[in-house]
Amino acid sequence: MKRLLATTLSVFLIAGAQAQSDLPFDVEPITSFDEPWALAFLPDGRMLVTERKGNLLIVTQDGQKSRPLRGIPDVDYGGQGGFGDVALHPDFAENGLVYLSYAEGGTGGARGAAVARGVLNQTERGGYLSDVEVIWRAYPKVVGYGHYGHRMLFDDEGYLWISSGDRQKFTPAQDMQSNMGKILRLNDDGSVPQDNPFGNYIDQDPFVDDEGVYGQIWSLGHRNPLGIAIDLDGQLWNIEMGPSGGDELNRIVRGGNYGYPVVSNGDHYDGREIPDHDKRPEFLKPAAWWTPVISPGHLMVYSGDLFPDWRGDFLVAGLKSQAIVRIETDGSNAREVERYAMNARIRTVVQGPAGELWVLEDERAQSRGRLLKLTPKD
Ligand SMILES: [Ca+2]
Repeated sequence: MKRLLATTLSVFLIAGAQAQSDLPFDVEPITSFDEPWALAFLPDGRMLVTERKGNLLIVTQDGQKSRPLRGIPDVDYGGQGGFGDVALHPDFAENGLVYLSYAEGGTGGARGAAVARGVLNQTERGGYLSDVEVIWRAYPKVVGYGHYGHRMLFDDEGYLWISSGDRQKFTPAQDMQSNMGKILRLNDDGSVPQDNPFGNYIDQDPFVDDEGVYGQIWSLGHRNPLGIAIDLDGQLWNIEMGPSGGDELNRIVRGGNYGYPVVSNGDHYDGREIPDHDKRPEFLKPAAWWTPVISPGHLMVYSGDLFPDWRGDFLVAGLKSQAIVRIETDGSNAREVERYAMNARIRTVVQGPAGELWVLEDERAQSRGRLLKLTPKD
């Protein structure tokens, strides 16, 4: 029995090794982190990396790490919560502003996603954030530890996009009183742009407080959107984890309702059915969907020169699928074209200054939280 197990294990290991050698890129491990989540490049080619327990670090491309930066917000670590995304203001070179998303503790065990920004001050061994202010909060705070979403993205016009998860509460995704289960569009200071789609929304229920969050909302009916990206034509997309089945890649349109939890091509974990998108055509349906799931952790659009065949394609970080998934799009439809086995849960894939790829592994089970650099095979 023991021998049989050992034989089976070695077959798996060989299969894994063969898969690695078939990859179209070399994989160079650079360093590792304590539960890393997000990565953003500084103009000088170094990186900011968040660790979920509440650390923000500056890292060189050869893996030299700074001390944890000081002056960052306290995070509510646990479950899926902690430090989330990091993004630089489009005018970072002038204003030094860094944006951080994280799980923020509240009263009575409630918690919620939040976004803070501060000015990055660099010192010889690390640095600190000054003038830190919270510019956005998920509303309302709820108990539980999951589905914060909270990926961030700046577009070419300087608007800040936030993907806000449903916190595993289902109904917020269709509830206009909540900014959860939504894609949000804000000005860089957290205020609401005048031309957002629901600025003039009025609830029909006379007991509802209309001083709400309508103005922030760009699209609704999302579950746990862990990836947002803009394609080479300027179109916004998101990728989100479905329930049991039904991961979705969505082309995001202004004011669009993507149907969760009323429709999903997946079903509830306990086996109860959720009607598929085909049954309710009034909701926008995904451009691509997956059962079994990818379990997407991040979405990017490749625009570099090192992998010329991939220009304009989506690259998805796969957690449960332990892969990087490449997706082609014609601007409205999309389909998976290749899946690269990484043998670890992949949390984030980011394009570097020369068109190379930088990958953060998740740290859970056999996944080790490494930073990997991918370059084309010779
Ligand atoms: Ca279904």
